[in-house]
Amino acid sequence: MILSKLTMFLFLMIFVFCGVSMGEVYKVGDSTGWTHNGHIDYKSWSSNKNFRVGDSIVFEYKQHMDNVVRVTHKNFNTCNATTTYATFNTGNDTFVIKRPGHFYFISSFPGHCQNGQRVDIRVLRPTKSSPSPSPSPTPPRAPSSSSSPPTEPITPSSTQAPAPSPSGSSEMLFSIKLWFSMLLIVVVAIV
Ligand SMILES: *[C@@H]1O[C@H](CO)[C@@H](O)[C@H](O)[C@H]1NC(C)=O
Ligand SMILES: *[C@@H]1O[C@H](CO)[C@@H](O)[C@H](O)[C@H]1NC(C)=O
Ligand SMILES: [Cu+2]
Repeated sequence: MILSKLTMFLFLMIFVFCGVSMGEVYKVGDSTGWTHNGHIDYKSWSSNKNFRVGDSIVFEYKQHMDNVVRVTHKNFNTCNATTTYATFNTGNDTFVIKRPGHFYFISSFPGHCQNGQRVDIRVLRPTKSSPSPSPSPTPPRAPSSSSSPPTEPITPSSTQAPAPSPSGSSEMLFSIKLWFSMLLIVVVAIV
């Protein structure tokens, strides 16, 4: 009995501490995935997520029948995939968040974005003081013709510049995981 508890505990510790360096993995649309005909509201899907630097966004869909393109805010609003930051088309694409801000993804297949296949990933700035940040939705910006130019060059994914490592976020994630593991220790001890 003691041995099995110890084994269980070790597995839990491995599970908890492996997660520290990996960040969270979010599959867009959950089990339904990335689609234009699944009646998925990607806005509400993303609105209750707390995306952080170091997290991964996974897009799963049928290859050759869809794709994922990262676009500007303006082109996200108008479903315009003419110019993109990056295009993904493997059917199982992972986008690793390397900095805070908004990341706008649409499908460039005709009609798909218009059918709601677009998602705005809003990544909060790492904060060390508050482990559970309160949701503060940004007011919707009125579409204007004089929007600011993108802050980074629009390039294919293969030539994207490396971003600085997310030390602040990892630290916070670490403390959360530490508390979580302490809770698990208590639970395991009681059971
Ligand atoms: C799509 O966006 C590009 C640049 O981002 C622009 O040149 C083009 O006019 C836009 N197309 C439409 C139909 O708005
Ligand atoms: C997608 O890729 C991940 C690893 O990158 C893998 O774990 C997962 O099973 C893949 N999903 C499909 C449907 O191939
Ligand atoms: Cu689609």
